[in-house]
Amino acid sequence: MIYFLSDAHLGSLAIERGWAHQKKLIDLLEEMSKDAVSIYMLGDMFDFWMEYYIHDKSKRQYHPFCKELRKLAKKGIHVHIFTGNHDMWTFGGLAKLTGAEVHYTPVTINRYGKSLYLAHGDGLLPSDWETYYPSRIRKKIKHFIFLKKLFQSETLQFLFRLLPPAWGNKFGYNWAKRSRLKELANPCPYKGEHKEELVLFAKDQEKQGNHRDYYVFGHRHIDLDLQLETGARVVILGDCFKLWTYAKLDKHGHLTMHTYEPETGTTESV
Ligand SMILES: [Mn+2]
Repeated sequence: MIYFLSDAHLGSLAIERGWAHQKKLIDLLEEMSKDAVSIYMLGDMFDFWMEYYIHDKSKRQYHPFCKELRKLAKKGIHVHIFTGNHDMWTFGGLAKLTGAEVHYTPVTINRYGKSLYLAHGDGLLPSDWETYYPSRIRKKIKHFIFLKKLFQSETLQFLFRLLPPAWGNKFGYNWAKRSRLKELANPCPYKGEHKEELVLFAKDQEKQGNHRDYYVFGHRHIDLDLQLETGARVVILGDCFKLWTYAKLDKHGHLTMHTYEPETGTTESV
């Protein structure tokens, strides 16, 4: 089995009972490890991740999760972490702590006779995206693209990494908390297949002749399983703090979505 999950947002100041949250995530990984060949985490597993030049004691809070990932790797399971828009600032530290392979960009893999396009999903748009949205939304998207570029600036990263971790973290976690609270107060549901950026992106890929059987994304905190006309399926994973949804690819190449319900001791299909 190959498993896909995303968006745990560990450490979020907007999620109460942080330890119970991390424990539930570890339990889910433990459950997956029973028959997993690979586990792909498609971004934003942390609400804020930054690797400073000075030792950051606060990273200790993630030791149980990191230890679990090392355990999985030791068992022979291939563990992959994609960076998301909340945890893109890793410079080798996360890979070292977890034993996982860290991906900074989307990846296409071929498994069990199927091709899968894997990405966190932030900033992915169809090539002609400006034609789909009114100017108010276009402005919002441009603002997001600008911030993403800013966060990727090497100079800015260098300067941020010089900060005392306590200062940097205060800024980072509060920034992230604001966006989490905003989302909880005003959730953005599925926009429909003519508006949802990731669906438009997948359709554009298909149109350009880059066919894949499955497109698997995180980022949106909604669960979606949509079949396109070309036969490709777009799967948006949901999250691991509110929905607790994930996807599974079996050895026949079937991709299914599930909800983790540890209370009943079973994982049931959505
Ligand atoms: Mn995200």
